[in-house]
This record gives sequence, C-alpha cells and structure tokens, in this order.
Amino acid sequence: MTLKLYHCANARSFRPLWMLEEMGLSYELKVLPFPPRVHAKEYLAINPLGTIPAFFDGDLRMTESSAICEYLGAKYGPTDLALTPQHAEYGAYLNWLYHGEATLTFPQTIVLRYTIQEPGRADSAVQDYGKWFNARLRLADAALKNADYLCAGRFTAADISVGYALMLARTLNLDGDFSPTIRAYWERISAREGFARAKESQKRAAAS
Ligand SMILES: N[C@@H](CCC(=O)N[C@@H](CS)C(=O)NCC(=O)O)C(=O)O
Repeated sequence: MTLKLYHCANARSFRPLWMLEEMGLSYELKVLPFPPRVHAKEYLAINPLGTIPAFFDGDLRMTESSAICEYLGAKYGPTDLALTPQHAEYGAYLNWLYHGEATLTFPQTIVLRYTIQEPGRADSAVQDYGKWFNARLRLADAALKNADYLCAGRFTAADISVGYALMLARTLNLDGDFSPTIRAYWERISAREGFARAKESQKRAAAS
C-alpha cells in the first residue's frame, strides 16, 4: 500500500480521507491526538509544520488538504469526483476546491483557536470571524440555489472541500446562520455513503 494519511479526528485531513473513501482507494490511516505538535511531537519529523494532514504517496509528501483531493482525482482517476481541463467547468471546479480552504476555513481557524484552544483571549475576534465565515457562504448559497452540487451537476472534490468547511462550522457552532439552501446541501452531502465510510474509518483507526 503506498498511500498513507496522517489524520486527527475531524481535522482538515478529513477532506482527503473523504476523497479516498469516495474513490474506493486503499490507504493506510494514522490517527494522532490533536494538536500533534503538543501530543505527538515525533510527528514534527514527518511534517515540520506539525499540521494535519500529511499525506504520502511513496516518497511524495503533501500537506494541503484540498491539493491532496485534487491530486488523488487527477492521479488515480478517471473518477466522477474530478474534472479535467477539457471540462467546461474546470475553472469553477478548481475555484471551489481552493475556496473551501482559503476563503471558508481560514476565518474558522480564528474561531477555533479562540474558543477551543485559547478561550477568552479574543472574544471579539470570535464574533467577527464567525460573521465573516457566514458572509463568505454567499457564493456557495447562490451556486446551490438551483443545483444540488457546486459544479458539473454532480458530486465532486469541490463539494468535499466546501463540505468540510460546513462540517467544521457545525463543530464550532457557526451553523446557526446557515441559509435553508446551505442546510439542505449539507444534509445531502453528509448523507453520502462515502462520508459515513470516512467517519467509520477514522473511528476504527483511532481505536486500533
Ligand atoms: N491549509 C492546510 C491547513 C492545515 C492545518 O492547519 N491543519 C490544522 C488542523 S485542521 C492543524 O494541524 N492544526 C494544528 C496546529 O496548528 O498545530 C490544509 O488545508 O490542510
């Protein structure tokens, strides 16, 4: 087995885990306590940033969750989960892939830090960035008004990237302001068998 994913429960490594399960690829999963830079210091030798995910395909190491999804789709496809440059919506597909992490998850990390890791230190930042996150959902909300998925009329890695941000929003209690469209979208994508398998996989690996 050449594919190996270092993961913490429900962290951003959930994106590649979900992708691996949707594609039916075989992989090895290592689950670490969060944050590994504190509770699994040996992990710094694997990823000097100490962040999750770290993904290996043989000697290749990747540390960006959305890029790993793109890589898996391109390298181990063909798959309905990825779009090729020939597809009319290829640009939109890439935009959603990056949007999920760079635009949606970024403000969430501020909320996470000052609610879970350092509570009480920056309450106004928690308020501001919580609002910021919900305002940034406007693009997805508009795209999903008349569509079940973000692009190409089918579930793709773009939905995994943005969908993970919705999953994290629920953990951080930022989902109270979800529009009915975003709420229905979340219900749709989280009802997938691939999503359930990824959840089950992280539970199994943590227990072993
Ligand atoms: N842009 C990276 C961010 C990776 C990242 O910061 N992951 C968080 C977990 S969600 C982490 O490992 N935090 C622990 C720390 O900063 O020590 C990605 O999308 O994978």
